[in-house]
Amino acid sequence: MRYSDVTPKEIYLNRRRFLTAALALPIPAAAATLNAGKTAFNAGGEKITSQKIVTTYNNFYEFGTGKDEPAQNAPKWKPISPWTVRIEGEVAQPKTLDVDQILKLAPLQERIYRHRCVEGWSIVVPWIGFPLSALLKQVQPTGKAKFVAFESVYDPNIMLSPRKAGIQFPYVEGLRLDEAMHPLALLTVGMYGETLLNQNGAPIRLVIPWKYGFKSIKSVVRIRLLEKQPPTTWSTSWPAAYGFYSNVNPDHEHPRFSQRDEERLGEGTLLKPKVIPTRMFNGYGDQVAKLYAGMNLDRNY
Ligand SMILES: Nc1nc2c(c(=O)[nH]1)N[C@H]1C(S)=C(S)[C@@H](COP(=O)(O)O)O[C@H]1N2
Ligand SMILES: [Mo]
Repeated sequence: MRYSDVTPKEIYLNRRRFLTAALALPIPAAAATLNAGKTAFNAGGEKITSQKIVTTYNNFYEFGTGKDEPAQNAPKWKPISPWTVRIEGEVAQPKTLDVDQILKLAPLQERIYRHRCVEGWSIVVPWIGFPLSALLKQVQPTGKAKFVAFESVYDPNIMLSPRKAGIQFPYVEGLRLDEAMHPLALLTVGMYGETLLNQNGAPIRLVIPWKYGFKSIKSVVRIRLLEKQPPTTWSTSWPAAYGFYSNVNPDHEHPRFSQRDEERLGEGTLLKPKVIPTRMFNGYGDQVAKLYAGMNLDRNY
């Protein structure tokens, strides 16, 4: 069965636009890599948030700290081409791969994931990518590798200074190796059938759906496999509020934002926003809870 057989025509044509722009491969070859497994990871049939909201209400501090600033400022940025990701550290085969090489590692899939910001809003997004594990396997982590550190691009010519943004750059994040290898951890290159826009972390970002949005690091240029737990941008800037794990956990309070419930953007009205209870692991507990068996997730926040 081909992707076009299970997809409404309009969406299929969108896919073709994405494939032409992002993959720079002949369409038939690229189309063969796009799975039809769209519903395998639908977030419980929830309504997809409008593309307009997801591309104009963003956190990307390098381009401004207001929600509307990344959409205003990031389009002026031209990501380095060819974009490369350096993968090194505790690995048998360190590599520098460009986006075309990365796109050939595994079939692209569309996955509809909930995405919850620690600030208390959430969205439902049709991401396009493949499991991060496919990339990490390429470099053969050694037996010493226990953590993975990720680093975003930093271009001081067009991005805010750390002083203006109030956080350190380059933006860094981290995962435990088994979290990074979990099949839900998505290396993401597109959304809504199209290439990622700059404000959403072009050309390549992570999406870790069971953790707060800030773990889903944008515009990644370097990945290091490590023996020790790496520092992360938000836990460095405010350790009492942000820990390494940052699993969505409504039972662990944040000093500033309530984690009990969340506003689903674009659904309610100004006077009556749609507010729903926040679920443990953002609702992905069936898949990921076993990663944390025996851990105290109030202390390891
Ligand atoms: N490099 C970088 N990555 C980042 C951020 C950032 O400021 N810089 N913000 C994070 C936060 S707080 C959130 S909620 C998500 C937002 O992703 P979205 O704008 O695609 O919804 O990106 C995360 N990744
Ligand atoms: Mo966030």
